Amino acid sequence: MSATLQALGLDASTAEFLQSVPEELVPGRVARVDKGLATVFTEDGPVRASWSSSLLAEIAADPQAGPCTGDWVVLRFWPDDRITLESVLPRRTTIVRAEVGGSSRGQVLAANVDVIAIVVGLHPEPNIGRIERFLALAWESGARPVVVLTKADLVGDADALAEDVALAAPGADVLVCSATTGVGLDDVRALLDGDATLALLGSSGAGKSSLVNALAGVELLDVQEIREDGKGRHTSVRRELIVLPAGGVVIDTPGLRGIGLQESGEGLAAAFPDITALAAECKFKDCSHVMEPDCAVRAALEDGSLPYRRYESWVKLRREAAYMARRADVRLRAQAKKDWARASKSYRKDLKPRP
Ligand SMILES: Nc1nc2c(ncn2[C@@H]2O[C@H](COP(=O)(O)OP(=O)(O)O)[C@@H](O)[C@H]2O)c(=O)[nH]1
Ligand SMILES: [Mg+2]
Ligand SMILES: [Zn+2]
Repeated sequence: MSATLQALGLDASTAEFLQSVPEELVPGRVARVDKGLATVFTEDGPVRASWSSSLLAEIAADPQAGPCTGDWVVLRFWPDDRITLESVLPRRTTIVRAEVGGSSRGQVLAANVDVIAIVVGLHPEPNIGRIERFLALAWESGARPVVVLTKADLVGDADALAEDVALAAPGADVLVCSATTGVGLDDVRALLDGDATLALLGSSGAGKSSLVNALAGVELLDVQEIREDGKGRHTSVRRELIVLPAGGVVIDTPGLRGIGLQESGEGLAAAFPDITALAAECKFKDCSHVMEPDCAVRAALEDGSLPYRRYESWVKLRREAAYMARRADVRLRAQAKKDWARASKSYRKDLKPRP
């Protein structure tokens, strides 16, 4: 496909940044990264690019500097037909997944996303705890979260379910739609106004691919089919960054399906403004909301104004965020020790008498 940078979702700050880029470099947007190469959409169509040596050095110092889906980048075309990705432009927003096992540094899954749609099927009945987890992660990214409840054609009480979900999603819009009947799709389409970039978060089977196809009006993505023998599902290679014919960009990466929380806890506070406000009223600043006297959170539980289910969900996510923070702390201390060792080594070298 080829498209103008505008159609690829170019925003004002990135456009301004590109003004200062040397003329021989070609701008583009990363559609996917695999096998050590990036597929980059440029105004002249898609290309595959490898990393420049300066980018490799940056990645060695900070793995998050590596390109990911949604990144704006500049490319160099060499006389021998090689194409290298020279640098990644500053990211406006990042969706970061806590790395399972391995390093405590999060992995950037997608960048420069304007709106995150948390896609949830209305049938079987939505798992509210899961939606709260996705919301915390979405708020953390810097993008605007929206809950999109799909498969409305399968239930009789879509609006009642939406009201329940809205209670768990303060500050986020909750939309109801069906990819099958097309009901509510205009509201989802409006999320893409102004060539915005929309990322889809949600469990496998939620209806993300069907939604993209319905928005596009053509079959761009494979929809899961339940195999006749009931032995699980079939999915094929996925496209990750989709430029919609009517404008706007959708990011639907396999990596966004089930993701852990990243450390800061800011997203958690944004996803649970009700509990955050209550906690500020507790007698003790470090109240754990378990057994302290004059605890506003427990008082709200007792008078029923805070649902117990929501409280439990928050406790669980808070524990997870605290765990991630401790891991990050251990990593930072280890890094500080390494930096110090390196600095003192070069310092000692400087002290050596020169011949
Ligand atoms: N009835 C109904 N089924 C849907 C709808 N959207 C998706 N599905 C079905 O749900 C299943 C999973 O959809 P898919 O788009 O592959 O989900 P994904 O894994 O999130 O991409 C498929 O069998 C779809 O046909 C909808 O709006 N209504
Ligand atoms: Mg899919
Ligand atoms: Zn308390």
